[in-house]
Amino acid sequence: MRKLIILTLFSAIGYAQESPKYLFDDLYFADPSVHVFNDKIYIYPSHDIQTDVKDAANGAHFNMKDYHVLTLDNVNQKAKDYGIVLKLEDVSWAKQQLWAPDVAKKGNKYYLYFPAKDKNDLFKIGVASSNNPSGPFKAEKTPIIGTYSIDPTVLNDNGKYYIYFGGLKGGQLQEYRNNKHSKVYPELQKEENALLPKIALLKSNMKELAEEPKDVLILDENGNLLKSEDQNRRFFEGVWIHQYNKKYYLSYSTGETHKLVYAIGENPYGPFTFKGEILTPVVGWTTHHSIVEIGKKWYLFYHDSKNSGGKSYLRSLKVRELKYDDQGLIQTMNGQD
Ligand code: FUB
Repeated sequence: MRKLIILTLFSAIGYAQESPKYLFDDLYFADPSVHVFNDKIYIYPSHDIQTDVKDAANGAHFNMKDYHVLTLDNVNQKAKDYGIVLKLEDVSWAKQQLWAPDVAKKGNKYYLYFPAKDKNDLFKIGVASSNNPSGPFKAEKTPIIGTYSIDPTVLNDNGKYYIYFGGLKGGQLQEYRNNKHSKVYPELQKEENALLPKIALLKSNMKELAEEPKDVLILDENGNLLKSEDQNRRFFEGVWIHQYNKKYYLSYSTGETHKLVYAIGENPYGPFTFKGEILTPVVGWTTHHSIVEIGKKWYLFYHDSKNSGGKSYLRSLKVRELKYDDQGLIQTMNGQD
């Protein structure tokens, strides 16, 4: 009864949170990048599989070998699977681990950006293209020169396309300073500035960088860069960018503290000022999402590991409505729902 009264009250003032829904039951998918192309909802996820590799600090137990594309008629229904649209064996430069992808549309072409380890076990970002949003996608013979680490996402900002990427630990971002790789960079001290996601403008062919990747600055409320010890707020992986009321929202996972958080900026390069939590920790180690406007509502697409009994590498897709307050701040949601 008490719960009902509270729900009714929240509902009356516009803060009711609908329960999240699982989007697909037959296979494990994670890291959903969602887009509306030609009035249809497309989900570009990682495809999680059972593996013999034990939980490893370098993420080797996320041993994915292909990508599927899913579609949704609307967020209240289950997704449909178009099947495999790109396989590891069809990416000549890649050795293993097809991690979180994203897709961008330019003209009538669709570009799938994806991370994979190359033959030297270094994550790079590849691109594959298709004439159809549901694939199949054909991969380029080399990764995009100048890219590294994981979790690419692409923003179309009035016809200029920017790629963002980066992820710590298994994602190898800590092995880079000023875009140069080394296995022996010293571990960051607690009081040092945290490592940051990267941004680069794409060339008009969508397959090359038009500039060297730059840091995406994330600042605290006093205008200072977040520190490496600030694990509740600093960037870890899974960056996503969207626009709301002419502002740019940069959202990401905090990794060890398992939160989805966000920061707001005035342009694609930032700087972005930290604002708060979007989602508290889900069941499972990783948390990774996209935020999309569909119709007149906003939605958070994400994953958790409830359905696999908590196995971090076997995740299921979820969706729930996301709400802003009058100031454009995102209402925090409970990841355990
Ligand atoms: O799915 C593999 C990795 O787990 C992703 O690239 C990360 O963002 C995390 O979700």
